[in-house]
Amino acid sequence: MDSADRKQRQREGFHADDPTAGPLTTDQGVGVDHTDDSLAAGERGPTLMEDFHFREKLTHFDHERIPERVVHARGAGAYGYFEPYESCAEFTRAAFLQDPAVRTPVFVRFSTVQGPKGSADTVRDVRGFATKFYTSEGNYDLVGNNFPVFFIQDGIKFPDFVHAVKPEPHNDIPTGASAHDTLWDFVSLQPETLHAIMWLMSDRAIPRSYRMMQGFGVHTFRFVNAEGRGTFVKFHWKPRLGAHSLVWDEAQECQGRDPDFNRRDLWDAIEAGEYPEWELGVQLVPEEDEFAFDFDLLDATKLIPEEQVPVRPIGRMVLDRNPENFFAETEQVAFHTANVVPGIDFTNDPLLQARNFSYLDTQLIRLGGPNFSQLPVNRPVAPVRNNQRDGYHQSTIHRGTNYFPNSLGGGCPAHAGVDGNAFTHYAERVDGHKIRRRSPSFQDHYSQPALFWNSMADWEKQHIVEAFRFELGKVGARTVRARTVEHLAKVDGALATQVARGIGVPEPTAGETVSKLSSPALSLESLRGDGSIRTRQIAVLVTDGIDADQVTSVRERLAAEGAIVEALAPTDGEVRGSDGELYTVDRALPTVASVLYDAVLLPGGPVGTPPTAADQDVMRFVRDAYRHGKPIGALGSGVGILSSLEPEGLRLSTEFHRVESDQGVVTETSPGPAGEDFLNAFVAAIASHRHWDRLPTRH
Ligand code: HDE
Repeated sequence: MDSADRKQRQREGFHADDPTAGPLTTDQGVGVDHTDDSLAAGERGPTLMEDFHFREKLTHFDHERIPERVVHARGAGAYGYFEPYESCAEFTRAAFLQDPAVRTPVFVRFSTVQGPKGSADTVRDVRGFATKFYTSEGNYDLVGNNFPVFFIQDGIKFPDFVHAVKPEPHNDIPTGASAHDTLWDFVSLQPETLHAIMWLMSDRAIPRSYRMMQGFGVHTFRFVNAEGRGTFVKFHWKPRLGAHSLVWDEAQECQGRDPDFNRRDLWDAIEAGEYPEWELGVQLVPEEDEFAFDFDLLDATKLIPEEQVPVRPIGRMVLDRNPENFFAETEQVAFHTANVVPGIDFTNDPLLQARNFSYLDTQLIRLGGPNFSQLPVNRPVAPVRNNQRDGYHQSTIHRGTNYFPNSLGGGCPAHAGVDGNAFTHYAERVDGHKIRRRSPSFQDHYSQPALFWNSMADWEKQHIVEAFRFELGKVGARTVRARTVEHLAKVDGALATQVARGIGVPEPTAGETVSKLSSPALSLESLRGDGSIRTRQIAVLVTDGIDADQVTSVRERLAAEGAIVEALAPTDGEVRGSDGELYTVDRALPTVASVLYDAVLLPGGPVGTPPTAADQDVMRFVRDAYRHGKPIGALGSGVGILSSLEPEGLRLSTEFHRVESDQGVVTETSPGPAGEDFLNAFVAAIASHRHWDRLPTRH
């Protein structure tokens, strides 16, 4: 039996009976003959107190909600497995990192941070990337984000930071957005936020898909091997499909068109058998190199450039099963940074230390008591034996003694020895005065934001400037705008000047360049993944009279490459192709939009039909795809539609019967099925994801 199925088998023990297996009952198992009318004194009379079925049904309903997470309220989760590539015994004794033949079951929850549970997916925000490994030695939680750095250095600032980024207290506005006064006020007064803010203003904050983003453990953790030797470690998740993002304008429209864009994408991919996959990598730093960096390894606002310490791939994770009940699993899953297993330990990072307190504390209120680890999704597959008893929602009937030491219970459960997989804390020597003071080694707040900026491609820099202009442009207090720009001037003069020009504050005087260093690994350009177009969503715009050969030739090729192709027509149902056959429509154009697709194909069809409302939908679709840098393919008379994009900057070739591919717009004017050259060029354009050279520069 596959070891990754251990969790699945355990879950099966908790399934509720199949509702078709018997008639309706109360919670007490009493049969209910009628659930549509309450018991009343006469047909038009008052409801009677003795209607226990009515009262039980309403009472249960009244208590269906639990508090949402104070941060990361909105999320999506999935089960899967992790397997190491080889033994990591040299660095860690963690059982799940020893044997490539052992698959460890996992549950992962992705999330946004700022918005409430019902907010939209494609907001500008950090994404949570929390993984629970159900290892043979107990649960290990790697509670990470899709940024490698955090906004603050010490957890005591977390309530301040979260209050500042959450909706403003007087009117609870804005939802799922950081573009408001209180966040930027905090940022402008707390420059340690700048590095994470640079990430937040970058395209990393609007991922195309949860399946296409990196994950990071953020803190420096500690591996400990069987001899007790420690090694500092930073964790990285790298998506096999590469890291890809949306365009801000598109992300905003998507919030309305499909607020569940990222959740749906994850769910649909898993249902389709396109299992998302990440590689786990580690940056390892020997303990003796603790002070070898020009920043402090304990400072969570800093990353270790990959060029300095390479990321070593140690395993892969595949998500292959959707949860069966959102509330029971994704909502009730409880992560905790202090859920560690032998071989993985903490460092003195003050942010991590605070988290080690906070997660257990928050679960107590959110999940209503101390027994949440008995919930199916949280339950370890490793055996649990201890003297913890009672409390709300206790669902175990414990037998025997409940204290230690005991003789009446045969001394059980006895202490686990190290051989019996006991966790022993790393015996780090600590010595110091009790003080409230930030270490001087945490003081440099500008070098790494500069490193990040220097590492960006031109289009990424342009997006960062536009994001700052958008966010600060929404800030009412001009002093806050100006103060933020002053900090940006210490990161990079050109960045600060370009931002200042867009938000009506004085351009700062050029400061000194704080760092010329760059790390190419930080650019999305370096994260193209396997270069495939698997699971990309391609829209084919069809109507009656469409050139069926063209549609079929492109569909077949894209499907063979693993893309998902949908035929969109003015109305749902079927269209009649030029060959007289009927073709199924996947969706009606008015129900979708370009922002829900990665690329669009315009096949040839009837020439000279008058513009109709449906054509307006087509034009809008194509214009949006163009504005958002998406690949566009056009064949035969479909090329004609593109001429309307010339005012937007499209250069169309006037030569006929040739395949043209320029800035992701691929055309072939010859009639008949799409040729090999066209298909290759279109696939390559889709694989490039977006064509940024097409987007206008505004500054
Ligand atoms: Fe969290 N964080 N956090 N956080 N965090 C929570 O725990 C907290 C931080 C992260 O999908 C809460 O169960 C403090 C960094 C994720 O269920 C809470 C500090 C990173 C999730 C909490 C941080 C994270 C949370 C709210 C500063 C990336 C969602 C609900 C010291 C490395 C997990 C909950 C899920 C959730 C506290 C900072 C990631 C309140 C005090 C840094 C992915 O306990």
